[in-house]
Amino acid sequence: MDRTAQLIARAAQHESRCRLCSRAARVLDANWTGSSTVPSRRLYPHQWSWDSAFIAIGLRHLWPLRAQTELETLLAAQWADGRVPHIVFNPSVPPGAYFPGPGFWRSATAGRAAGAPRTVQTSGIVQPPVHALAAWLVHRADPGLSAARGFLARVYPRLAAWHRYLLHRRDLGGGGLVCVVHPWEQGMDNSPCWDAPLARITPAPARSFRRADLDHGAPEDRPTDLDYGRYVRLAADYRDAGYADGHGEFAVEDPAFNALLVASEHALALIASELGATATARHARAERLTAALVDRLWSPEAGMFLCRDLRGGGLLPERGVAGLVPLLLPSLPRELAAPLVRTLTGPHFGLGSRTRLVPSYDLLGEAFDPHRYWRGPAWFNTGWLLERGLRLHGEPATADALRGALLELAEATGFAEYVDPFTGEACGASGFGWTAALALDLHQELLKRPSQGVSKTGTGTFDTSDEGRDRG
Ligand code: 2M8
Repeated sequence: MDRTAQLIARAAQHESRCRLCSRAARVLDANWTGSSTVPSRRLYPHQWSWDSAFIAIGLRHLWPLRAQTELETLLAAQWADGRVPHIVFNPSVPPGAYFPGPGFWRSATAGRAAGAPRTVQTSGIVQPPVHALAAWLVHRADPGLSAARGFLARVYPRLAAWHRYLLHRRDLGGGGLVCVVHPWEQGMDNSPCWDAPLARITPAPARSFRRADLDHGAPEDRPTDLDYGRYVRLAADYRDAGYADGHGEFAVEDPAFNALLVASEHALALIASELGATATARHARAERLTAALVDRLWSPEAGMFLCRDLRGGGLLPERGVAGLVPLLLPSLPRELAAPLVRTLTGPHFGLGSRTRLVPSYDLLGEAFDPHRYWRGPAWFNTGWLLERGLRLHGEPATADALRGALLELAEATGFAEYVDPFTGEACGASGFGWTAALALDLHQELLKRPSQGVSKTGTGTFDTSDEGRDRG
C-alpha cells in the first residue's frame, strides 16, 4: 500500500471508530434513567447489578459523573447484611413489565430480617461482584472529580461490606470459595452447567406465574418454560426462608463469580491505599481466594475450571465460558494460564478458527445451541474479560483479533445482547447496555494502545496507569 492509500485507509478507520463511539453513546444515553442505566428498555427495564458495573466501565469515558452515579445508585440499595441485590426496581415501571418483579420478591417484608432497605424495592439474590473493579476504573478515569465528590470514600465501606457478605455468608462449602444459590446469581442463567443441579428442583407450576420476557424475546433464544419453573421455585423458597443463607437446594461454586471477586478484592486494595488505609490484608485475601479457586475448581483433564455442585457433590463436567474467566487473574500460575489459552483456542471454544467471539458453552457439548441465550451464543462481557486475560498472559495477537471482532460485531448488530458465535447474527435485545459500554471501553483502549500487552502492575488486573489523561 502506498503512502496515500495508507492515509486514506487510516482516515476511514478513524471515521468508522468515531461512528462506533457516537452510536454506543446514543445507546447508553437512551438507556439512562437519570440515576442508572437499564440493560434494555423493553426486556430489562430496571437496574441490574453486574450490568451496572460493566456499564459504568464504559460510561466513565464520556460521562464520569454518570459512571459514579450508576454505581452509587446500585450501592444505595444494599441490604444491611451487605448483599448488593441483583435488581433495583424502578417504581415508575409498570408492575407487569418484568417478571419476577417487586411483587414477587417482596424485599421490604420478606427481606426485613436480612436488612433489606425500606425506601427502594429490590430482588433478594445477588450477581457477580464486578463493582469494586468498576469503581476503581471509574475513579481512574477522572481522579479530580472523584476526589472532589469523595467518590471512593463513599463507596469503599459499602464495597467492603459486600465482599464481607460473600466471604462470610456464602462460603457454604467451607473451602474458602463463594457459592451461588440461584442460576440468576451467576448471570449465565440457562448455562448447561446448571442442568444437573437444576434437575433436582421441582418446578413451580406453569400456571402460577407469567413470563414477561417472551413479550420481547424470541422463545427459541430464551430459557425454556421448564427452566423458568425451576428459577421461580428456587427464588420463592429463598424468599420464604427470609433470604437466610445456607438452606437451599441449589449451591454451586462457580469459577467466574469467584475470579471476579478476586479481581475486585485487588481493586479494593488499591482503593484502600488511595484512601490512606493499608491494603496488605486485602491482597493476601485475594491470593488465598486464588489458591482456593485452583484447589477446588481446576480440572487438569478439562484444561479449564469447572463448577462444583455442593449438593450433588463434585465437579460438574460441563465446559462453560465461566471456566475460562479466571484467565483475567494476574497471579494465575503460568502452568494453568497456558492450558486455559489452549482450551480457549482449541476445539471446545474454537477462538480464532471456528469462532471469532467466545461461545458461552462448549462447541462439542451435547447441549450446545448457537442461539439459546447462555447455551452457546457469544456475549460481549465475557469477551471483554477474556480479551484482557489474553493480553495479560502474553497473547497480544489473539487479544487483538478478539478485540477487533468484538468492536466490529457490537456495531454491526446494533449492540446486540448476544450473537451466534459462528455467524455473528444478532440475538436477544438490541441497544443492549453492556455491549455498548464495553465496545466503547475497548475502543478507547485501542486508541491508547493499538496493540500491546497489559502490565501485571497497576490494578493487579487492568493497567489503568494513564487513565484520566486521555479520556476521549
Ligand atoms: C439475564 O438475566 C435476567 C435475570 O437476572 C433475565 O433473564 O431476566 C442475564 O443475561 C444476566 O446475566 C443479566 O444481568 C440480565 C440483565 O441483562 O439478564
